Amino acid sequence: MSPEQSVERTLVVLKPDAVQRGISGEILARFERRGLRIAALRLLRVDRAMAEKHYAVHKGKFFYDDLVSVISSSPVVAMVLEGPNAIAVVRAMVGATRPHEAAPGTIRGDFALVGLRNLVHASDASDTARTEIALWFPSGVVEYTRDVERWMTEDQA
Ligand code: FUP
Repeated sequence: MSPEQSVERTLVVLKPDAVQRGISGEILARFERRGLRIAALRLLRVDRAMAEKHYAVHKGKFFYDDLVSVISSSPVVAMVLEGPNAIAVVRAMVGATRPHEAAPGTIRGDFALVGLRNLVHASDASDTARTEIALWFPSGVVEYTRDVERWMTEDQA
């Protein structure tokens, strides 16, 4: 596998607005269709302590309390996605943080309109991905291969 294809894992959380609006499957389908592999998946209600840990980097910011209450307001779907450059690929698919600035074709640009109702959280770098995956999936992820992988990488002609 060439260096530009380094396989990464990233944490994605489909937030309460995605689950409540009934579009969590549609969003997950986009990631699958892109070629990313689901390495872990769970539906859960996030308690305050967990929300505070997840958003620890934002502690002290004016929107921190709202972030914590929103993500713990209703169940979320959390997953680990894996694939070449998964972190950047998922971020690009999710779109700009502020939905009104998100490009059409991105998840936020196609489904979201305002601030905290931006549907998806996705890890922004490899160190945060590692920390977030450990927080959301303490018992680890599922290792497996898919035959289709060889049709989506440049390893074999
Ligand atoms: P993103 O990674 O795109 O979800 O954005 P951040 O991790 O920077 O922000 C996390 C959440 O904080 C966003 F979902 C929305 C919220 N936020 C605000 O409400 N105002 C800001 O200025 C920045 C972020």
